[in-house]
Amino acid sequence: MKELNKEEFKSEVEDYVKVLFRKSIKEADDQQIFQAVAYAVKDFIVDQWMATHRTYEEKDVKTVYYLSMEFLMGRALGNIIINLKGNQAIKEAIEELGLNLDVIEDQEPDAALGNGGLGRLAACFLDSLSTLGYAAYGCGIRYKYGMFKQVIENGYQIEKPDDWLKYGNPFEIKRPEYAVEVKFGGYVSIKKDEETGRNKFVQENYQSVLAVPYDLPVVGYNNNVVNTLRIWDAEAIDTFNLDSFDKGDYQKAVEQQNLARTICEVLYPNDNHMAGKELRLKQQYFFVSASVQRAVMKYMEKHDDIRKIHEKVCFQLNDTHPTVAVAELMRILVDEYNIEWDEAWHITNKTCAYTNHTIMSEALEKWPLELFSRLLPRIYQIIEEINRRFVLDIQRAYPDDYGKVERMAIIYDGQVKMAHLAIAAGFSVNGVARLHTEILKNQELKDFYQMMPEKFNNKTNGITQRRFLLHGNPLLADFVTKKIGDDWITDLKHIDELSVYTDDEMSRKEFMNIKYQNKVRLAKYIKEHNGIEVNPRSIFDVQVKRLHEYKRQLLNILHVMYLYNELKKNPDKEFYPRTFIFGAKASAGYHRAKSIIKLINSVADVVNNDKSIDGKIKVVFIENYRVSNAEIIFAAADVSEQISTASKEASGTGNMKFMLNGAVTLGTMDGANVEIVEEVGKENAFIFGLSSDEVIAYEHNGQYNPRDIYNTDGDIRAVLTQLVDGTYSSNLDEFRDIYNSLLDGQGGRPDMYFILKDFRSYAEAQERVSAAYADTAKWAKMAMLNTAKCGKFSSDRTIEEYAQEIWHLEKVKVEVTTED
Ligand code: NBG
Repeated sequence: MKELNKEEFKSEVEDYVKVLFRKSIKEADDQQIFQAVAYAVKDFIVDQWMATHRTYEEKDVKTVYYLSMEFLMGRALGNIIINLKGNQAIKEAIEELGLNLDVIEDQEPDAALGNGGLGRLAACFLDSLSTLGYAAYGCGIRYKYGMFKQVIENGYQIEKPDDWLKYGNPFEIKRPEYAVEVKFGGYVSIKKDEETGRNKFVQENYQSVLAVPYDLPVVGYNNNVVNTLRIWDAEAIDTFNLDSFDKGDYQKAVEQQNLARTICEVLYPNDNHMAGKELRLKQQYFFVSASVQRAVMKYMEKHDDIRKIHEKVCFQLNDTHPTVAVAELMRILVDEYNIEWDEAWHITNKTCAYTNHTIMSEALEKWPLELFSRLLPRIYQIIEEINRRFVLDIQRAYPDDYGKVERMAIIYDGQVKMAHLAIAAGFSVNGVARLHTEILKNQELKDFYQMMPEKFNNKTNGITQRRFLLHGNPLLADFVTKKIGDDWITDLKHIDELSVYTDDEMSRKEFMNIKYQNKVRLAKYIKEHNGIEVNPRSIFDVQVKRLHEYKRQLLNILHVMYLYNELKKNPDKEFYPRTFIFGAKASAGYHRAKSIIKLINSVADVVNNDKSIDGKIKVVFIENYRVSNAEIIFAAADVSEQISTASKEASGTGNMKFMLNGAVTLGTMDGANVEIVEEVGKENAFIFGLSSDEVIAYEHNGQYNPRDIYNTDGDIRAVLTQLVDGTYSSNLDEFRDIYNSLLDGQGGRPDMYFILKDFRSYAEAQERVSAAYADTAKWAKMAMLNTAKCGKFSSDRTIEEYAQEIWHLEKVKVEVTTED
């Protein structure tokens, strides 16, 4: 590993401030200093970046292309410094320049090119791929505006554009030499190929854009490996200057300019929900076509037989969003390389693999035929042919069961079903936690599992301990290293060695003192950002994640309302002070989610200002929850709220970040919670609620009626009534929709999220939390065991499984030579 030279680094920073801004360090503002430091860091890693790619080429290693609409990277600078093990040297250098690294890091906008878990998982995976030394590209879109900034005004969420590129991104490198053309619309005609004499399909009268890649470095931990996150931007193809300029072309040129302008404009802010917008499908094909075209070109630069591309290339489809990759690869093989259909299909099968991230029906992508065939006429033809053959396969396998075709066809009911295409075309289909994969196999994708069981496998999600402990929680990271050495940084299994210290009182005290320091840090953040005073001695009970009904922030806040009523009824009741902390963005068009945010803020207003409860309950809604403040929040949590309706949360990854930081899970047996409890022991978690089997059974038999609970449970009825009687809003209709959703549900189905059903069980689990926390030694041990037992949940473990079992990659060692 190359050493970082402090003096050199200092003079680089001074040079960059001068070259970029014509200023001295003293004159430059914080943002300019950040830029200069970032450039100096980039200078340092660029040799490793080049050496990495030189090594990949020399060794001719297989590469995984992780195709994803979302990469929720967060800030780069701090993470890169940590992975370079340059923390000490750079910190010192910066101090000697009279600057402060924390202030500098705070100038960087989050790269928020994603919504939630799915996008952050992609970012953790890239970190692990580099640290493990696997050849990989992340392929995505360079959205001009990332995830919106959330501002809370009068308790309501307001969305503000996230202009993250305003000052430029010092880490990116534009690579116009790798630009490719991507075509939309027009029609397909059949022409005779002069060379082969065969019929060829050509797309005509189309509009096209130029896809231009920007590369971002993904630095591995202390190993010289720098992989690439390649995000594509769209530029207009310069048709104004073509010779054939006439009136018609002028129109077309303007249209193409517009297409280029709009395609990468903004990230759709929907999490686990498909909006079905035409522009979204354009985005999908845009980045997929560009990525696949480039991967094929790159492969063919060094190889002569396209038929063997699967030996060197694997496309991993991050959910169904990039599934058109399958058809795009078929198009390239059949139309451009003249490969026969069957052979092209086999090559495609061996090159593509699909990860499913949800069973939520509203998230499943289905595109109307009309839209799809108009926008992507040749791709549509190819999918039609894939479907025709797939339906024949189904009929051959199940000659007497027409229901199979109805349930499994790729094109049916006027729609293209992207999940079906991904499963039919890929060699691997994986879920993201054991329970989720079982539900896929036995419920949602049962027919596919029966027909192709060999494709199905599980890859339980993970998170990178380097960002979420080493960077986010330096006090705890130092403590762990002091106790057990630093192997955990690249091999999290070692953290189990901490277990023996859970019986040592001194260690427990130290551990809890660190938690306290982190709570003070968060309390300060809350005071600065929310103006709310919170007591760092209270229990920090935290639910941070996207706002979605299935995640049940509503259950949490209804329980706060209930607790508040209890306290008002019995002011002298023994009660351990609690701070309920929420952070969540709601998709801009998701009205009920937005009213739940308003409800949380309204409850906060009432409860926080009621002197009679003596500050025993505080409610805080942290504005603009994102990767950078998440790091501070996880470090400070005592209780991790993972309370989704069982069966609905495919995995969750926040749950793992809390665990790593020594928070205890309060959750349902859903997603990866099941495996968390398995690792830490059920005595070290608080589990409640319906099981996934019970939820699924209710869904089938329709036997759940929330009104029975409303009619028989006075406390619940009181809380519900307060939603509409003015207790929390002078506008009695403000929360009417929430009230109705709890009692009557939607579309004739009672509350699909079983909130009232799980309420008592949740309240009872919360009582156990309070009792356990009051026993300081017991709690310290539980909390510490959570950190100690989270070894399984490193994304290094997850990526190792993908690499061995799906991608079949080999590990690479990179040396930086004088050549670089
Ligand atoms: C999300 C799931 C989470 C899971 C992440 C990462 C989508 C479609 N799915 O439970 O809801 O942790 O994916 O796998 O965003």
